[in-house]
Amino acid sequence: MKNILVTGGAGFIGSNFINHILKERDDYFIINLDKLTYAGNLENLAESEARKNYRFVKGDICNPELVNYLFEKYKIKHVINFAAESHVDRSILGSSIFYQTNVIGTNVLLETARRNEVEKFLQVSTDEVYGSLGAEGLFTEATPLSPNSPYSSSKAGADMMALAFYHTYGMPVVLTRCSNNYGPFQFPEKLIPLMILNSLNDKKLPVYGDGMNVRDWIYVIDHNRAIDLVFEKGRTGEVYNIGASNEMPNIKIIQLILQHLKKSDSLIEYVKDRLGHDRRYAIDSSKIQTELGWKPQYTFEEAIQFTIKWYLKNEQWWKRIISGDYLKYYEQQYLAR
Ligand code: NAD
Ligand code: TDX
Repeated sequence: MKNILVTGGAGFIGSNFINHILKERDDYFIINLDKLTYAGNLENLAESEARKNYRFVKGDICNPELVNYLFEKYKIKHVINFAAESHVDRSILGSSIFYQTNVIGTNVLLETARRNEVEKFLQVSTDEVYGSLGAEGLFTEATPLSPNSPYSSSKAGADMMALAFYHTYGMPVVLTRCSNNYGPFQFPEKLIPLMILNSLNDKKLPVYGDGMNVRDWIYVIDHNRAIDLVFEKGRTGEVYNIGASNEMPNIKIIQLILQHLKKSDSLIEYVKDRLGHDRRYAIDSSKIQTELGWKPQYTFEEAIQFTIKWYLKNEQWWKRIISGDYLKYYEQQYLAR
């Protein structure tokens, strides 16, 4: 049995990871440390909470006493760090919490992991650390880091720190850099769930700039399968890119969602562009494919249908979110444009 400290496990990707992995494996005991920020939601973990090999702890990765207590109590030798502030638009509104959680929080985890002689530390990162591509080319693991937003620069800082702990102390650190995820439980501030919910509610769909910014989309379960594989078999000190080779301009995704929901294109509204908006992301995932034998299992066409159906079926989940604080944030975003 491996006792694994999973941080940020009440968020979108972390909760999908825990639900998926606890179904697949009975040799993992997961301790989920999550601060439950606006993005954390224990409802996401309803199917896992009664399992014997799962514990939830509410707390902050920036709190060294708490983190150390958990390492000692559960004899932690394995860490997967999902916890982060993750939304680019929020990082443009105010950056400090991004550096606090994404940089300082990662430092607390790494320092505690070092003292406790961990056997594996997986830092979940993002393709955004590579910056923006022109019309051609793909991000490889050798692409120099060139982050453009407060969010991506904070993630790049954490990446460099994790690799420095490997080089300096020989800590068994491994990094994953994935492209844009979509799927169940994604907070409706991100493009796909926002456009699904606005369409369902006949609200305008705010398209930033000309709508031709390109993202490379992957279904969350494919990302999580890759994380599990890198966690088990990835070489320490290495970075593994994860992506499903599914590049699409934003406007095409939005039109597709409208078609699925049989709504009119007239809901589309072009608005002021995001500041410093990265033009294109595209991932070369050949390293993880050839070295570890991973490949995506879901096509975009099938997984976007599952995702839309999930939001249709789980109205209670998102209705609770889109009332309250979220509405204030959304109005602030929308009015600013
Ligand atoms: P999310 O915003 O949905 O969830 C983040 C979780 O972290 C929440 O549960 C939140 O409560 C928790 N958290 C935040 N600050 C914390 C703190 N100080 N201490 C403990 N918990 C804290 O994010 P997500 O989309 O699930 O992303 C998870 C990770 O994957 C992040 O590291 C992100 O950078 C990375 N990533 C995301 C994507 C994507 O498309 N969403 C793509 C590549 C990489
Ligand atoms: O209302 C919108 N209108 C719009 O045109 C929103 C919310 C987004 N967009 C555009 C901006 C981007 O070009 O859609 C694209 C995707 O935007 P987001 O969903 O905010 O994702 P992105 O900025 O690409 O970052 C995401 O992928 C990498 C995640 O939020 C990060 O956590 C991850 O690291």
